[in-house]
Amino acid sequence: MVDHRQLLEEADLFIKDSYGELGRSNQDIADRLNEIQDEIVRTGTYTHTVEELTYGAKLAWRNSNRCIGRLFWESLIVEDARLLSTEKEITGALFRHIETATNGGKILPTITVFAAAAQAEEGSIRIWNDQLIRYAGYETADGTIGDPISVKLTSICQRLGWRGAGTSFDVLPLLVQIGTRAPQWFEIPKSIIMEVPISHPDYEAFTSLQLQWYAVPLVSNMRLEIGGIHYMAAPFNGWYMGTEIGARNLADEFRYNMLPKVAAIMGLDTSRESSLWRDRALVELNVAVLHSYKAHGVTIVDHHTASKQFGRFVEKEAQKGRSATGEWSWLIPPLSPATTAIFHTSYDHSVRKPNFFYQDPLSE
Ligand code: HEM
Ligand code: NRG
Repeated sequence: MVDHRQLLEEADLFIKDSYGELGRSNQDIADRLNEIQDEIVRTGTYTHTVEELTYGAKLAWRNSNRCIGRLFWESLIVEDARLLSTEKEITGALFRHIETATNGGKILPTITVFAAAAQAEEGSIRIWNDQLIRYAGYETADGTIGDPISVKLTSICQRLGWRGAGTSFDVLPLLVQIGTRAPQWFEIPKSIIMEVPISHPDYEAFTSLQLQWYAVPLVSNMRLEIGGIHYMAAPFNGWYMGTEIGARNLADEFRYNMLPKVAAIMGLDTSRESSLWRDRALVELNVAVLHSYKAHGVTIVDHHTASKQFGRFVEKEAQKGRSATGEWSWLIPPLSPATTAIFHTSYDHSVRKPNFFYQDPLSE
């Protein structure tokens, strides 16, 4: 349990900052801080108003130093799910999040916030998946089938009784745990999962690779911290930047490792590195990802546009009298980084709160 004085200090900073930005009076701030102090003395914790939760989540996004997509921080949709307490209710809210955020392909940045650690009556709520939609990874004698990043979670799901079809793109079930109870798994209805088959505008043979990816990245393993309150389950989503899929998920040797196959389709000389076959295959794989998402009406951003949007975010913050923080090594895209302005700029990497943090990985 966080000590009371420390919690009150964190609350004090958050209320002053956020109420200040929201144009509330000093009297409002003083009244609310008194109320919070009373609640902490009585119960050991305090409860955010819906307005505080909403603005706090937006600030957490604005303060996410590794995120290039922050221009849109004010438009985050915040779903308050703090009163849900059973695995079934929680899973229902996760399904609704997937469906409303996917929005037929016109993706809406959304966060669903579940009860905070100290306030969930039956114990803290944890989602074992690192993203709500993820492909299973199976280790076989001939190598991994599916996404190697999910091998551990996949074997946990199997131990709990789940069985996947064994394809390269089996969507894992949701694994939800409350307190010290065993985690329960729930298959996500196919009807709410949008996926995009990957094709190339010029190389028809691309479709023979039978690649696909899911429409929406829904990060579900980070802790949201607002004013000293720790929300361990607060899954959020925006849309993809193309390079996340085309330059990492499908390209990394330790993920789907598709560059050799793409090079083969393109007829590139893979016998020597100096043909730059890897680079040429990488560019066309990224062209294919952007083309396919666009063709299927699914929101996606290329890294040049995202970099310009990030520049506007930094400018907008400066106009408001704030300095944006950022982590350069994460902000630069993994494809042609030096063609973006971010590469040639340095950023203050101070960590402000509210924010999202890693938490201990879950395992049995
Ligand atoms: C990281 C883009 C929305 C919070 C990232 C990364 C990219 C990105 C490219 C780096 C990921 C990586 O290298 O693995 C975008 C785009 C968005 C968006 C295009 C479109 C709207 C959001 C939203 C939130 C958010 C809605 C939270 C409310 C974060 C955080 C990280 C991150 C916390 C760091 C994750 C980590 O440390 O693993 N984002 N993002 N982003 N983003 Fe965003
Ligand atoms: N690179 C990961 C996703 C990390 C978060 N990226 C976003 N977040 N775009 C991947 O699955 O490739 N977001 O909230 O939009």
